[in-house]
Amino acid sequence: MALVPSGSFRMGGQDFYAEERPTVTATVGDLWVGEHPVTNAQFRRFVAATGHVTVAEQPPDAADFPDADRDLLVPGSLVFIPPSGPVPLDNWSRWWAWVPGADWRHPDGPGSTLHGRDLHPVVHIGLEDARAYAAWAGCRLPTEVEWEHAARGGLNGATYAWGEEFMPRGRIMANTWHGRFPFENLAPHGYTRTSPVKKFPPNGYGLYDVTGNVWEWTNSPWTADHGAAEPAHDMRLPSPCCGPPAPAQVVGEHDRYVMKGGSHLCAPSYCHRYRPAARQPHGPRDTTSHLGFRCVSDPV
Ligand SMILES: [Cu+2]
Repeated sequence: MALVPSGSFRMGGQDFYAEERPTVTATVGDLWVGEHPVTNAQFRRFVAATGHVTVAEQPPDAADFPDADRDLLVPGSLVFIPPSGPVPLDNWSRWWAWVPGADWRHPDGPGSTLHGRDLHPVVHIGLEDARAYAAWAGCRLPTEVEWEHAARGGLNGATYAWGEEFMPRGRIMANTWHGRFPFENLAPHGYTRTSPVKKFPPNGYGLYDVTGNVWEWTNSPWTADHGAAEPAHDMRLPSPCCGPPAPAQVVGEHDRYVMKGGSHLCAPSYCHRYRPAARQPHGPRDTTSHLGFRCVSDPV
């Protein structure tokens, strides 16, 4: 873990998506923050020690899907499956498929394994899985404010975690999508999906992969904005990112949580969310192939 020093910073941004506004001043105390997202190797040790069964490995509860065919209520998760050519970008189901048997051990579906992926971030993780890992590891999940402060690396108000330029002097700073989304995955960095942690430069606090690679859970329930005086759009959902949208049906404030950081699927042509200010709502049990988490812990 790296010690992120306390301080005030400008949270949010004015230049991109509505849900990042308004910009507010936030203050965070000293915090130890995981150097990188939790990896498959780390998660494997947790499961070996506890026998934890993840959300994606459990059959969906029939009570939650009263109209569903019982035979379809099998364990599974959402996997990114690129179309072979350009598709209209108005329907995420053109590049996301619910795959029976997809889970953290089988990130691309039942035929896939973790072979060669020990150091990749663990994916197909529900919020309760991340919390269970944290409880076992003696850490906790960050709040949204803590996560954003840490991700900014001390560059107050900067667009990216490393400054203002997406590729300073041509250097690739994070695992994001290059090419036309979702069919042209040029991968100039060599990674068409997740990448091993610490392959791109750390931010000013020594944290790796805060941008791209995988989205990361926070422990903060979703809010539509950063507290405008007059909430203009309480339950409005942001324009969907590269990922599947949060459930439209909102019953309570804990039905969606904030995820941060963007993923390897964030593309300038479609989803400009590879920035510390970016945020998305996500259902606690909606597991996907581009969402993981990192741990934080309070100084004693
Ligand atoms: Cu995105």
